[in-house]
Amino acid sequence: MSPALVGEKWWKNSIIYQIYPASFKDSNGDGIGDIPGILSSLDYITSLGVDVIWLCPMYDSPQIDMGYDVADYENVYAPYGTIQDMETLIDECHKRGLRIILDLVVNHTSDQHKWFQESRSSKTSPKRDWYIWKPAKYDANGNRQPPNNWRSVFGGSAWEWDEKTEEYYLHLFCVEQPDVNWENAETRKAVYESAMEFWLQKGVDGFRVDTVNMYSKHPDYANAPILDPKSDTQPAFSLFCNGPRIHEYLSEMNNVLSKYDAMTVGELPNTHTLEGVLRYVSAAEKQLSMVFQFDLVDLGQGKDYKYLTTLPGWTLRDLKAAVKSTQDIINGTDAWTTVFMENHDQGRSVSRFGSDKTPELRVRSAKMLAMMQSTLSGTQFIYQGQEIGMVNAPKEWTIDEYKDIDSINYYQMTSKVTNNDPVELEKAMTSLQHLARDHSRLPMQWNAEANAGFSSSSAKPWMRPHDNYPEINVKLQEKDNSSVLSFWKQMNALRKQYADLMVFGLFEILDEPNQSVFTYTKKSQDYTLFVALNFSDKAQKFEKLDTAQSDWKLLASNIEDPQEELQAFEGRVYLV
Ligand code: TEU
Ligand code: CA
Repeated sequence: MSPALVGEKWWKNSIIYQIYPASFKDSNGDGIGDIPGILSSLDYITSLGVDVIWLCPMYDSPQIDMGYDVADYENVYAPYGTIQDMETLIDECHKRGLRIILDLVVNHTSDQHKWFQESRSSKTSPKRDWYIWKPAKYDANGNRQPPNNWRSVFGGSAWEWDEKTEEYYLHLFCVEQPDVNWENAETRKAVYESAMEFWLQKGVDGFRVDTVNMYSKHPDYANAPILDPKSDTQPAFSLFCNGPRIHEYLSEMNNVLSKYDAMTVGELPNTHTLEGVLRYVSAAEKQLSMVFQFDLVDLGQGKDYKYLTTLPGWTLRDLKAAVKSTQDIINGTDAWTTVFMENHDQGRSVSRFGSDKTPELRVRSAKMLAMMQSTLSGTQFIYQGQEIGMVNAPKEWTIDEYKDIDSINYYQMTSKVTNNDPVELEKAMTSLQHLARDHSRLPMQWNAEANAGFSSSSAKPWMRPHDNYPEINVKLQEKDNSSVLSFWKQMNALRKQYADLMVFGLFEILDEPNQSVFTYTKKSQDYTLFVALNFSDKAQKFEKLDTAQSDWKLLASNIEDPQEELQAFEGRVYLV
């Protein structure tokens, strides 16, 4: 490690591997991944050269939104295992020098959480004010209407009428995910104790913080501007993201976290200015260690509805701008940033940004994307299956194979609004096949045996394994030096070796207008890293750096024998 890096926080130079418990490894043949399955895979995880695992929600939950609807923070969803299993996992990670972070989901709970059960029991319940309740409005004809026109992230009104107490409650996500009232200090304290300290005391090293900018809503609950005149609900991100008290809440939360020296990575959607992001991640602000910005993963999504879009919906210049906005966070500031192209809410990066058209291009573009991720500054995140180049579910799969509430809501909405128009339904499927959250939730492909080795052969996995698992799986790739998996291991090692350039270096784009090739440099005090990536399926020229320096060393390449021009999806990393 370069002397300049000594004394940096451990999480800056870390590679974090994200695990989706339901889809990682099923140890008992019930078709659902589980904690013992993760335990049995720890040696595989360490073999990747990663430092931390992030576990998506494993709390007790009715699983309407795959555990992002928490019914009890202090318990584990029974099919995943027990509190003891979690204690063993924390222990076994630490024994191997791995850290472990959990998902902190505290914008909302499940409607099955005892707090909400009490809150909805009567208007005079001591917990009534723990959630966001509002009276109905009435239109000119005396018809009952929700308090405002906000649209839920998953479509439809963000308000649900409660028959018993005759008020609406707010749910920014699904109906079964009521929003917690952060204005109430007693509620906040309960959240810190139950959701955070309970696990910090068990030794977890930090949290990925779900929807971190939504706790403070604009207090007047005004109608959102009408952007979608055909609909009675409107996108209202500007009214429920980055509200007036959000930074006060995060400071308070940080007081708890800092007692444990815990790291945090906040999920920060709908925040597009540098100043806006810095409020969350500047070290002086003492809020969060880092955040996920959405610029890159949102590429190609529709504005009114994520899936209402024409594919691919982005150009390479858009991608460059997105990368630049996350890299610029650390330029001359005391802030920190992240690098990721996948998570459990996204389609697979090879299918979105590379090519899954032929096996050759799939492998090559997966490696090219690995080169990009590995050479960008910030804490690095790899999502399970990304390291073997898993791709989206096949086009032939029908809506019945999709299990995500967001996908199903969108399909049903389309079917209702268009009166089952086959052309519109086909369009919806095309978009879902590209962008649905389901793609990242297909079972992890471990080997060529039945069920991709995710579950025993007699089991019925909760989601159908991809048909391509005989060709794309861990076992095959472990034996193959030229596999995507071997390439990721190589890049992870290079990233450690050249951390001052790859993790901490200063980013600069060289060919902003070029719509086929992305070249950029990363600089440290002494060296320059030069990266050239061909995002097109044709050979392309590229300009080397205009430098007197003639000492070019090829650190990484994804083809056999690099020529003058870049081949389709070829990438190169040089040390200058
Ligand atoms: O996601 C919040 C979010 O704003 C989006 O990623 C959203 O899920 C997506 O655009 C919908 O298509 C977080 C979690 O990552 C997600 O899995 C949960 O469903 C959501 O919060 C609610 O907890
Ligand atoms: Ca299981």
